[in-house]
Amino acid sequence: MAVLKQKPDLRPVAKQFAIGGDFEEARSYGTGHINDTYAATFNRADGAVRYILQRINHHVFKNPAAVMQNIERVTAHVRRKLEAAGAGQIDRRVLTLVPTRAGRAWHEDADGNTWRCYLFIEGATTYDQIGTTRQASEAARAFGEFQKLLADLPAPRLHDTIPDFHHTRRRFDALRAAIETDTCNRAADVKREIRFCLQREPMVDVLLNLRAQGALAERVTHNDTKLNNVMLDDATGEGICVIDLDTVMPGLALDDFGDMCRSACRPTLEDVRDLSKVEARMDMFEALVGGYLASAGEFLNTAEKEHLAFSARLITFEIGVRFLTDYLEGDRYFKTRRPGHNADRTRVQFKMVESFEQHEDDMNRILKAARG
Ligand code: ADP
Ligand code: GN1
Ligand code: MG
Repeated sequence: MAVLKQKPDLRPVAKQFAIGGDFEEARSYGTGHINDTYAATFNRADGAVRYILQRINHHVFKNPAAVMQNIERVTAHVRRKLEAAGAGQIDRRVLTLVPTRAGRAWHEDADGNTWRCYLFIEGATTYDQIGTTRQASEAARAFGEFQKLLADLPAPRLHDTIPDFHHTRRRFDALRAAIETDTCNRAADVKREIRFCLQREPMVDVLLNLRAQGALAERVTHNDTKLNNVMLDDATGEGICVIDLDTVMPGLALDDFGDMCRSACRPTLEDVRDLSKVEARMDMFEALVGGYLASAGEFLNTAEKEHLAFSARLITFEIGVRFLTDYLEGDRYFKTRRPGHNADRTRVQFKMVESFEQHEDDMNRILKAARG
């Protein structure tokens, strides 16, 4: 299930979409853990043009039609707002779905797979690892802007494409169940990691309780704001387009900010085995806070602003818990590229949690200074 699959024949899939020119090739593209992504090249009289073809992972997204309906609404709304604001290069600032020849937003193949096609955003890059503070601030500004643009999305409520996606208590309980059943006999390999988790149980309900009390607002959020889900313009460095919209649904602003910190404060890849360089970089945290507050500061409430540092710790912990659960369950959810891959990812997340804990005072100081 989560292992890498053979590349399918993309020509008949590409033919389904309303694309002019001759199909030349399609290559596997990107480093996402969930969907199968391909860059497809078409030759036209005026040169080669690329598109993104994606097969939605229906083990993860049980209702692909709901995912696509959300994406249609979200991209149309953002596009309208950008047009109203007179923005330039709109096709590079919001994902554009290419319809099928039958005029639909997605294609279902004979095996029941759901495919979609996007215009390829050229001249921009996604990064698996943070390089500069400018990248951090631009990524955070773009994710904050995305939340702001969606704040007035008209009813109805978006579909929950993965129910309880950021319900940390449910994630924690799922881990506990996986430890108890230990179906793959792997718990003994990750004893330290399990202890690390169990010690931190008090953390898991904090945001859920604040939400239940009404202190944290439900908003339209992205829910998967890792650094490589935002494209940065190659020429200007600007955070030009937020991508990977499958999990855009009602959620907490803090879930998004926390995941930005998890992925962009860390100066290494997400799965390194050598943990010596894994740390929460405070210059990156400061840049994330600056970028995020520049776009989201005007709508965040007091409780949200007061828990920005906590969210970094919590969401990093939550995603570590998910990697550990998947390791114990036999790597069924995240794509893995080597034995022990999910355990390696877990260790990196937990080293980051520890580092955020150690830097708590620094983070609060940075936040205080940013809020003036
Ligand atoms: P996953 O859900 O598997 O993470 P993504 O939607 O994030 O899939 O796509 C994987 C990668 O493909 C991205 O990190 C990005 O590098 C690239 N990508 C996705 N959409 C586009 C696009 N419209 N234009 C250019 N590159 C894209
Ligand atoms: C997955 O799809 P991708 O690779 O951008 C996952 C996120 C995790 C992330 C960890 C739908 O994101 O929730 O935080 O891996 N997406 C889904 O790197 O589960
Ligand atoms: Mg992605």
